[in-house]
Amino acid sequence: MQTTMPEPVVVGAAILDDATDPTHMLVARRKAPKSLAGYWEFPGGKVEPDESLTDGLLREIREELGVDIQILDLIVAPEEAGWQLDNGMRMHVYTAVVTSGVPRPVIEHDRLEWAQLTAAAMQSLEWIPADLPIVDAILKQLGGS
Ligand code: 9L3
Ligand code: MG
Repeated sequence: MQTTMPEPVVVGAAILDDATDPTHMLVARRKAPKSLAGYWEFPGGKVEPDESLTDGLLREIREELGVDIQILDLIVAPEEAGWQLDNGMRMHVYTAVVTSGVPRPVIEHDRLEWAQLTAAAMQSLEWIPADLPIVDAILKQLGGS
């Protein structure tokens, strides 16, 4: 008998301004829950039990930013199970581009910014600590500086 629920898997989107030659990435500042309010993150959230990772991400981004995205590539994590979050959950992050609509903070954020894809611009934001190594991986994977 199963006595504990499996941890939900979290998915996040590194939304780029251009699929082939990106210079900016959409970053989102959380307003909830209180413990995460004011911190920047990759938008996204928990995958439902009956969803694929990518379907979950499409849904989360529609809910949180009001846009449709095309998912491009997985940001490769040190472990196949994904990036470790502080709460014990694991997160998979994909690059993506907007295919329809203009992103706006619908439910979980109070600010969105198109931040320059440079280490200096990224590090000037106060990220959720668990998201920071992912920012570095994105800069590396995209060949940013
Ligand atoms: N989380 C961390 N970094 C992120 C995202 C999207 C989520 N980039 C953490 C915060 C929550 C949990 O994962 O503890 C579930 O996320 P959400 O459903 O509250 O967005
Ligand atoms: Mg979320």
